[in-house]
Amino acid sequence: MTCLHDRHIKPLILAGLNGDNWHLKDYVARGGYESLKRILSEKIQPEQIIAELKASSLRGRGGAGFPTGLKWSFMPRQYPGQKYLVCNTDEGEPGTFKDRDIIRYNPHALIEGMAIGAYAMGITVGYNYIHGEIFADYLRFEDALEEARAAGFLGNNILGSEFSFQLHASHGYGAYICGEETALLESLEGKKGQPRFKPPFPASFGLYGKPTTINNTETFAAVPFILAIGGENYAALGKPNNGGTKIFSISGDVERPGNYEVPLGTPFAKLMELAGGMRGGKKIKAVIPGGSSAPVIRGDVMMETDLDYDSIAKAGSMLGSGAVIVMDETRCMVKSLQRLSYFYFEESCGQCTPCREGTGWLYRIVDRIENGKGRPEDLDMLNSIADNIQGKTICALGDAAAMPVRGFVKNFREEFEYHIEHKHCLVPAYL
Ligand code: L3W
Ligand code: SF4
Repeated sequence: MTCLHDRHIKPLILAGLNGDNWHLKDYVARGGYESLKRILSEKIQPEQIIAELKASSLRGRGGAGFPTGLKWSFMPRQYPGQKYLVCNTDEGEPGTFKDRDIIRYNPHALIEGMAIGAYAMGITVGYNYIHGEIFADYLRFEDALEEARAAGFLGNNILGSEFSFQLHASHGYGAYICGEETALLESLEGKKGQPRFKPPFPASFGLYGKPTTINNTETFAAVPFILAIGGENYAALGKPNNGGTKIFSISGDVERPGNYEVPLGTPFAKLMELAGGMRGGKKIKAVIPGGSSAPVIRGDVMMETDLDYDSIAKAGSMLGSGAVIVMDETRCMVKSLQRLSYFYFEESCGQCTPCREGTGWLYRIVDRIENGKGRPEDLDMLNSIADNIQGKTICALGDAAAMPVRGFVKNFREEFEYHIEHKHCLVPAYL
């Protein structure tokens, strides 16, 4: 876990943390819970907190990049029943491993962020839904919750104020689809984790049909820091419309894979430098910049691109959850797509036909190309199937399966054609 101090910013979410200093006493020593204390002691108005978040230009760090302040402002202030706050720690996107580090190394930043959110939106009950495959980290978060309750940062009349907030952890079962917010809510209700139609959005019909705000782990964990330094100062760390810092999980063919927190707008080349450059000095071939759902970009293009929502979109992909997968010149693009296509085929929940059937078709076609049985018409067929999935399904998994196919075929078409014509790989390492 590294933090880039290009602009002399204070350590944010992960910097300097090592697995031993996650306790409440360590967090407090780092200035933790100061934002919550100040809000309660100075009786800061909820509207003011939401205004700070809007000024910060914080955008959802789970993948969609939706403005957080705007989302919080959707929560009805006056509502006769229960309202809920939910954190999405169901991190399952291939390449993404940042939220796990937050709950095991800095769980109190998340707890404080959620408590501030609950105060700002007038919510008294919250849940953190944690991915099923990370049991030790779920237990760590439970321990942190106990510490926070014992110290009076959670529970009834927090720090002697009139504000009460009960926060619970919930352990999922490991299905990727439960990271989709409405499938997560279904699962939290004890049902099969399948996405709901949107709208209605969770803001109006969420957990148990009640107004619910759901944000990603990193989004909540950034909130205490934003309130400590002020929304405008946070925004100024990044670029307009791309405020603050972001954790990038970099993996693949680099010397030092890991989580790096850098200001949004940092050149990708700088992140590569932090990650020690290409492993073994090989040439960069391709980069998936935002988790496996994001279209792949050619390495030379990525080396000229900045790491922010707008720049990556301009380069033809998306920042997504900030999972950067780097592939060197020995990687076969057909094999890479074969693996990704299998993932989406396997993880489709099966509710809608274009996704349930289409992901299988995509996988089988890429698989036959990889295995030397491709046909000349296959590439057009892949694009046509992607057309028939994208935008035609209940949730974004359909799009997430279609977009990588388009990206790989568009950016590395010659490699797919070579496979089909010669029945084997263009890349020497795979011959
Ligand atoms: C009220 C409206 N709320 C939008 C809310 C909505 C949600 C947020 C974003 O997909 C992406 C996907 C994956 N009134 C609203 C509204 N909202 N309009 O804003 O919504 P949306 O629909 O743009 O996106 P989404 O369905 O949340 C998420 C991409 O993330 N992704 C996936 C990462 C997976 C993980 C993981 O493993 N946990 O992070 C990676 O890039 O492809 O595009 O809250 O309710 N009018
Ligand atoms: Fe399920 Fe796929 Fe439809 Fe999403 S798009 S609801 S994962 S079948």
